[in-house]
Amino acid sequence: MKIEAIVVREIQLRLKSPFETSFGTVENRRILLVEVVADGASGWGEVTAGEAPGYNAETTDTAWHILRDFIGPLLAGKNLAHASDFPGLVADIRGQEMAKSGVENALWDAEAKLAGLSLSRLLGGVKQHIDCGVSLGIRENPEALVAKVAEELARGYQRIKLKIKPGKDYEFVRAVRNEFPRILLSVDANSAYRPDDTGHLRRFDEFHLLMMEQPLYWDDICAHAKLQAQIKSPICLDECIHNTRHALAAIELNACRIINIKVGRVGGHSEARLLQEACRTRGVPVWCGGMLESGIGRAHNVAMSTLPGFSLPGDVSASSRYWDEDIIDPEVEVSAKGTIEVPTASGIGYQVRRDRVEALTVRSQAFSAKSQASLLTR
Ligand code: OSB
Ligand code: MG
Repeated sequence: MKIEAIVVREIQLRLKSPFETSFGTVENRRILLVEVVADGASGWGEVTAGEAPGYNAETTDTAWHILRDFIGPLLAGKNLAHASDFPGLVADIRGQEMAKSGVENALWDAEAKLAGLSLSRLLGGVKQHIDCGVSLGIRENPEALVAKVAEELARGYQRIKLKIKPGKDYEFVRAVRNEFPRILLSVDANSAYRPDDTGHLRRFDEFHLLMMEQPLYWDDICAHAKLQAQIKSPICLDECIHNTRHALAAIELNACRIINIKVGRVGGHSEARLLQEACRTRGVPVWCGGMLESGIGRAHNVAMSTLPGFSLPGDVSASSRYWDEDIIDPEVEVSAKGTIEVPTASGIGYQVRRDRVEALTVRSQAFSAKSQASLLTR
């Protein structure tokens, strides 16, 4: 694939309602989209960094800097046999997984389109449907949370994940568990607790949680190993795992029993694929997490979720849960059984609504093979 052009743009999209986690509340998303033109085909990717560095170290603006000053100029005009060659090209750029992932995934979409294959097929996916759960933001009180859970269960979602933080945790989970004794239920703390909270976290054993996601420090695998030895809830690591080596360390240390794979957090489809395979061969279940993506990131999550290691329902849910109007056609829809049908059209399998993307764009920058330099387009 000859990389003719790379266009990076920022779009702004308002969530239907604010999403609260232990690290903050977001309502207006600032999303970077990457379009790569290779051999005449357009591939699309999404940078899943947040607006603030509360989940991980990257932000919309750090990703813009990395893409504009390093990755854009590096990639323009290059010839890649496969999208999977991209990680090697950017290996000297430390970290910045979400910025890299936006570009790598656009290359995967382009490669799949050029080959006339669905992205799922190209990645080695084996499922026609994926199982869906939802992630519910922190609510005002337990009653409001129970009502929201009832609504999502009625829509068919197979697993409910509750965001928790100190002071908005035990009572909230207890209320949901009392109302729904048998559902698959998990919690996600986004690193809000400390080793001193072990006694408190052990109280959640009574709820028979499917998992407790990232209770401790965002960057500390060892602390989770110590906690896992003292609680029954299976720990799932999210923030701590940036690549396959981290996953292998966590598994070896018994720091978790489940891993959340986010394509952006691990740097793109190539690493996500390696990671799910490493977990599968070691009997560690994985599932696909989300980052409040627009339809483009969502479509990439759908494709990744079809790989054989993804044995638990993920956080990949319907476009309409987050957006009044998505940027893809059709939107991502969830059946009454809580599944998403994997598209069979080539590439990500959803049409990018260019007119809508254009209208939502607040800045963009293009890098072309011809000039090798960046061209300011707005
Ligand atoms: O930890 O999984 C997380 C959203 C933003 C940042 C971190 C997380 C989340 C979610 C939402 O849980 C998942 C989704 O996109 O539906
Ligand atoms: Mg999480």
